[in-house]
Amino acid sequence: MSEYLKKEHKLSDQSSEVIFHAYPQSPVAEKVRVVFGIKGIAWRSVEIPRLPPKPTLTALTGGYRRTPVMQIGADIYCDSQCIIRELERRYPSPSLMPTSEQGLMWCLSRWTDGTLFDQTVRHVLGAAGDNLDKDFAADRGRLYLGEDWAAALKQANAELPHLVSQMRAPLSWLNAQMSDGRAFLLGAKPAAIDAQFYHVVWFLRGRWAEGPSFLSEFTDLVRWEENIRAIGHGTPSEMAPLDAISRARGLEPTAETGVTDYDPQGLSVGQTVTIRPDVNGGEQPVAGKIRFANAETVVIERTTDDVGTVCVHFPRSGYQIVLP
Ligand SMILES: N[C@@H](CCC(=O)N[C@@H](CS)C(=O)NCC(=O)O)C(=O)O
Repeated sequence: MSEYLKKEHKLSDQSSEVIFHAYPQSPVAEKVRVVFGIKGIAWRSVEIPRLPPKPTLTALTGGYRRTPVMQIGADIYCDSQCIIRELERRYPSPSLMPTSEQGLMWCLSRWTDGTLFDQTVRHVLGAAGDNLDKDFAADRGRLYLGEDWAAALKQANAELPHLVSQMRAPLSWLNAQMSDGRAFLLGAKPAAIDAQFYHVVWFLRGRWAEGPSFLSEFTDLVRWEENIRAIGHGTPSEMAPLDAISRARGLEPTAETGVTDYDPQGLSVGQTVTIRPDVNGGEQPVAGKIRFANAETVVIERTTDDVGTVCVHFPRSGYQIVLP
């Protein structure tokens, strides 16, 4: 068994226990579950609904409804970008950045998580066409395809061969890269970028009827998928949603306070702002007071009767901060 599989980070005290709010079918959650596996983390699993309303989740996040969300005590981490960064900070070994190309890998992950993921959602929803559950189609249609989602869904269905060709090109590049027999994309050790590519392949294989036959062309990628599956998901154990709320209420957030120099928006500690994903998904902005901001992260503080004071962490890249 390789070195990274031998280490296991056990659950420690409640203030540092990793609580993961997600549902099994979520590909973005699968990305993080692979990261739990790489790092051998024991974590608590809170299952959330696939469709809104998601009252316990949004009580913690202040309105952010996407999946997954990570909670550690009274700190709430929104978006897999933020979650992965925090896991790397708290559990540095084994590193998710095993080579010296960390900057490039973060840049590449903006493409896997952005354009490539959006393209995959269009592909999977478009292929399912009229077979999609109506409520699910309306919710995900509006979230990913905009106000005119019904027409966009029809178009995706009509141009499926084109969407498949858009997927085939990057997969053929990755397959060629894996053809030297390496175990993972960057070599012998799994990296964040493996999980970031894998979630898209996992989604295609599991949710597109023709996924398995399409993917069988890429024999070295199929081997890579097996290697990723062998990593596992760390050690999950269930947690009730209301216990997660009590956990937040019973602890103080640990986020740093401060704004680093050269902030392009002139943010300052204590300022009231709203934050939302920088896409037209019809999502509720989250309001709070700036607690911390640097180039990659923004943290806001919020206080409510339900959860007490929590800090909600967002990535800076891909999110819009609106000042009053
Ligand atoms: N940029 C976000 C994307 C999250 C995302 O879109 N997740 C999907 C599930 S895979 C989602 O939220 N779907 C709607 C929902 O779960 O309510 C991230 O990386 O976490």
